[in-house]
Amino acid sequence: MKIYDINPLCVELSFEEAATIKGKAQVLLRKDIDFRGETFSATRSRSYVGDDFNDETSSIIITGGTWRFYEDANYTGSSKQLGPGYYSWVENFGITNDTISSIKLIAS
Ligand SMILES: [Ca+2]
Ligand SMILES: [Ca+2]
Repeated sequence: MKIYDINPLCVELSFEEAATIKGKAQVLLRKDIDFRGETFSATRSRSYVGDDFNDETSSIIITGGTWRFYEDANYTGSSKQLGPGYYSWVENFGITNDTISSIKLIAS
């Protein structure tokens, strides 16, 4: 019995496939500074983040894609565009604390 059979579920990914997975657009909004508090996760634009998360975001994690964050619902009000990264305090990146109401995926 061979012990080195390749598991078909573990095939090596091509560079393009890996890049596609790695580049999957996702954003996490956190209610409190330093990635604390409740989390709102999105992989597509949201014209309104919902009553539970409206005007609550204090920190942001972007694992993929370029996103624009709006002060008001339906992509209105002042806005700020950010790429992948860890933003522990929105005020350091041009976003007023506890104001985000909608988010748009600009590029995935
Ligand atoms: Ca907050
Ligand atoms: Ca708002």
